[in-house]
Amino acid sequence: MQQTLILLKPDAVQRRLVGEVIGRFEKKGLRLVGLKLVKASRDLAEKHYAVHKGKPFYESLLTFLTSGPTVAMVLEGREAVPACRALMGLTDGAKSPPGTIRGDFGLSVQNNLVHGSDSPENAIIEIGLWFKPEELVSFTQTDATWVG
Ligand code: DAT
Ligand code: MG
Repeated sequence: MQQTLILLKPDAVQRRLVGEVIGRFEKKGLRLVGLKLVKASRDLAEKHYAVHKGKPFYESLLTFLTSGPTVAMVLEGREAVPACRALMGLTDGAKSPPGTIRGDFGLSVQNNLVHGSDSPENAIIEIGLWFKPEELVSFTQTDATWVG
C-alpha cells in the first residue's frame, strides 16, 4: 500500500486550517499512520527541500518552513501519492482550482499550506526525514473493504 508524506506547513497552522485540511484527507479515505507537530530545524528544512537548492526562492522557502510549527503526517492508501497531490491542487494557490486545498484557501505560491510527496520513491525518503520507524502505526481501518 502506498504511503506519502504530507506537511501542513506553518501558514496552515497559523491560520487554524489544520482540522479542515486533515479532514479532507481523511474523508478521501486515506489512512493516518503517523502524525506530529514539529518545528522544523534549518537542517531538516534543507534536507526536505534539497532539490530546490540554488533556486531564487530557496532561502525564503527555508525561512518559511522553519518559522513555526508544521503538522507532519504519513498517509496511506491506494495511489496515496497522486491522490493527495490531486486533493492539494497546483503549487500556485491563485491558479489552483476551487475544490482543492490550495485553490480554496490561498493565493500565494510560497505560502501554499501543504506539502505532499511527488513520487512513491521520494515519499520513502521524506518519511525517513520526518519520522522514526517506531512513530508510524500500522493498523487495519474498519472501513477498508469499502474505501479501497
Ligand atoms: P510543490 O509543493 O507543489 O511540490 P515544488 O516542489 O515545485 O512544489 O516547490 C516546493 C515549494 O517551493 C512550493 O510548495 C512553494 C515553493 N515554490 C515553488 N516555486 C516557487 C516560486 N517560483 N516562488 C516562490 N516559491 C516557490
Ligand atoms: Mg514538490
